[in-house]
Amino acid sequence: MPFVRHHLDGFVGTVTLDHPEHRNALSDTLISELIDAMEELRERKARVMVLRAHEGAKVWSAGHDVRELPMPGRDPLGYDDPLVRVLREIQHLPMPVLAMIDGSVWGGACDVALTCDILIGSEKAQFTMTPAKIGVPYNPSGLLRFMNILGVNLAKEMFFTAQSLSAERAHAVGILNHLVPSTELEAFTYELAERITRNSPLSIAATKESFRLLGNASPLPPNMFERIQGLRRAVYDSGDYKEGIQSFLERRPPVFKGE
Ligand code: YXS
Repeated sequence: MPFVRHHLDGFVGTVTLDHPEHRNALSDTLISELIDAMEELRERKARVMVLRAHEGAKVWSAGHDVRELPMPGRDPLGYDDPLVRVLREIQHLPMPVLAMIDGSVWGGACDVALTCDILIGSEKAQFTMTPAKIGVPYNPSGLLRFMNILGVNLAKEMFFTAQSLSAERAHAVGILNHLVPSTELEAFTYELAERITRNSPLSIAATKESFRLLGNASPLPPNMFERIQGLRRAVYDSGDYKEGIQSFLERRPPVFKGE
């Protein structure tokens, strides 16, 4: 049974996360299917994509599959890791990706949602950034994305507290482009999608890529990058990193010792 479904209706592609048993956790399998679905819709000349969860999902996605986080000693969010690859896929698609969110979004799935171009949520949308809860040292490109979209203070609050952000707050701070009643969410999203398809796909593709290049244009001297990587290595080599994963699997609160 696939974990991701997709279809094309005119120029509007839809990609549906459909692994309810694991709350659409971003496993290697789900991510591989997600990338394949997007690539197929791109080849079939979709002009816009809607990324959504299956009908009735209370959880849009539970984030990175914790069971697949590498054990200490290996960067959990390296350049070629599945989660980072799907973020790049979304950024490089030449058409807008609309995240339609009618449930809770956790950890790496928040990064997937924020990497989409336009976010439309209902009152059931909720965003929780969990690295500190799991003991994961998030990666620089992800931190930069949160800083650019939320501003550094709110990004710090999300990462330090691992507290959920409500749909209202997410809309107020600019995570959600639109906050729409759940009953109207689908119609609103697809009306916006159809509107995009009536505009020039070439102009939109060039503009999306320009936004990406301009948005990432923050020069980072090599020694600063190396310093950040050193800070992250100390975390993913730590016992706390192991404790974060273990506590999730044992369904108990983590006890972090700072070592
Ligand atoms: O044990 P079974 O097989 O029944 O499966 C359970 C859960 O193990 C599974 N599941 C997950 N499996 C792997 N990775 C996950 N992230 C994950 N989340 C859930 O789904 C089945 C049902 O889970 P259950 O009973 O808890 O469902 P629920 O409806 O009561 O609660 C839904 C959630 C999402 C509130 C709850 O499952 C939850 O809190 N999940 C963990 C959310 C989270 O902390 N995600 C962050 C993952 S780490 C990550 O994304 C990055 C590395 S970082 O942290 O750096 O951003």
